Formats: sequence, C-alpha cells, structure tokens
Amino acid sequence: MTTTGRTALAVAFSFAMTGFAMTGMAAAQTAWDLPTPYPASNFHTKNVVQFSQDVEKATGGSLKMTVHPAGSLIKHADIKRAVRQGTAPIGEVIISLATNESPIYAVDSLPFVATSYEAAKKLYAAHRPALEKRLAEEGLMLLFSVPWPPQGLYSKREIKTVDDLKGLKFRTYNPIIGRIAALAGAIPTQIEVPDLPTAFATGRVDVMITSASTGVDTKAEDYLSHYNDIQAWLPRNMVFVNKAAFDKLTDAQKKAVLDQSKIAEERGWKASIEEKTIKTNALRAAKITVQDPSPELKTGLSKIGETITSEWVATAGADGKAILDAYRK
Ligand code: PCA
Repeated sequence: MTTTGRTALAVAFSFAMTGFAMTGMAAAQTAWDLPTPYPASNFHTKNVVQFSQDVEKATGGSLKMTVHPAGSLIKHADIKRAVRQGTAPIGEVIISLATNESPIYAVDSLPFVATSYEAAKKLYAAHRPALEKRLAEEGLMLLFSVPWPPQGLYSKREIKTVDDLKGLKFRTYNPIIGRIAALAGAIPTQIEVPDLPTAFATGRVDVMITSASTGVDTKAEDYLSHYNDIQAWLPRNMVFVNKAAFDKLTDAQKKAVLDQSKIAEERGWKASIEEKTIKTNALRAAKITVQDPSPELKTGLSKIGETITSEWVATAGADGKAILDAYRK
C-alpha cells in the first residue's frame, strides 16, 4: 500500500467513526408516532403511554414513541389505513371498527357471546390466530389487545323493553351496533368518542351502548340519566404495528417491543377489570340511575344477539365457525 493509500484509508476510517458516533447519539434513534382514538384520561390510553415509556426505557432511548390521544393526529376511522400505509408506524383502534373489511374483526363484539372477563379472555385466545393472520395479510402485526369493560345501555329515560328503543337515534361505534339499532327499530349513527358530548347536546343521538368508562370520560350525566347494565359484550382495542416498520428495528428493539407488549396486555386486562367497578360507581356518584335490565329487555336483546350471531356465522364462514367452536369447547 502506498502512503497516499494509507492516508485515504485513515480518512475513510475516521469518517466511519464519526458516522458511528453520530448514529450512536442521534441517527439510531427511531421516533414513532402512535395515534389513538380515546382521551388521554382513559385507561387504554394510559396503558399505551406506559407501554411507550417502558419501550423507550428498555431500548435505552433508541425507540421513542409519541402517543397522540383522542384522534388528535389521525382520526379513528383513518388510523388503521394510516398504519397500513406506514404514515404512522403504530397505532391503536377498536378492532370491530373494521367489521366491514372482514367479519374476523367483529368477533369480540357479537352481542351476548362473551359477557364476562373470563369469557372474553377465552374468546380472545380463540380469536387471536385468525386475527393475526388477517392482519398479516394487510402487512400489519398485532402487539397487544385489551378489552373495554362490559357494554351497557345509556338513555334519557328508563328503557324497559326493546320496543322502548323504537325510533330513537342510536349512537354506534361499529357496524354490529348499527345492526342492533336496526333490529330494534332505532336509527343508527356512527359517532366517535370525542364527538359524543356535542352529538348528545345537539340531539343528534338519544341512546348509546358503551362502557361505564366512556360514560364517565364523556360526562354522560350532562345529557343522559339511565345506565342499564346489560353487559352485552367486551369489545377489544388493539395496538398494532406496520410489519415493515417493525422489521426495520434492531433485534434488541424488537425484543423490547414484544416483551413490553406482553406486559402491557396483562396490565391492561387488570386495569379494565378494576375500571368496571370504579367507573360504574362513578356513574352512580354522578347521579345516573344504574340498573339491571328487566327480564323483557334481556330477552328482547338476547334475541337480537342471536340473530346477529347467526348472520355473522353465515358471513364469516368456516373460519368464523371455527373461532366460536374453539371458544365454546
Ligand atoms: N368505549 C368506546 C368503545 C367501547 C367503549 O366502551 C366507545 O364508546 O366508542
């Protein structure tokens, strides 16, 4: 090697070292925006924030996520597409919002199929493989999934039978609830949580099915008086990632994301169980009448649930039936 050659090599080496040092400080840091649909105060959002902080810590600050709550960065209806397209590498949605894309996304929201945490856990175990498969077809990967507390019926007066729902404007957050409303002779309107207070205040809706959590988050006592604890289903959110973005992470970063996802899922289920009692009591404290459904209401809603479940089985085919069979085993 000539002297010039050696010098050139030394220069190249020193460049490489500078590059390396810079990467170590800044360039190796991956920053992910994480859009979510629900308010910052909600237990799901808090869990996701904790997840992001834990991942940051576990990766020595090399993977940093910024959680954007309440649809502030991307609206709920657009989050899944944004993650698919990579506009946002990671996000959170309620799974059943995507029911029209595939019946696989509706499993956890079938009325009166799984109405307790224990049942919801079993249903999740039966659902997860098909859910992951479907997400993979879209270039997506499931990280973790946490249920909302059981879904109850909110109204402005006592609802004693399904007939009492006739003609009312029924707020929905997925197509399955739209079907419940239609079967009850009510008028479905899709509205996201951040828009609920205005929708009720301006008379765009009269009734809704949601959790005690969302009732408290949206100050239901300002526009509603009754909460019927029908425990219809426990819908799940999912935190999911663009697979190509995940694949770009280092092995250590991948491991941190997967480990913390597992922890976040366990923490989320626990928080949801606690949330159910805390927020139902908070509704009572806010002077909302919390009641159990009358036998007539129960029977009427169960019939609607059976219709919807058989309709679902018809569209979901063998894959759908296999999930319910595995769940009921
Ligand atoms: N709250 C969310 C989804 C389910 C729930 O309990 C909502 O009302 O949109």
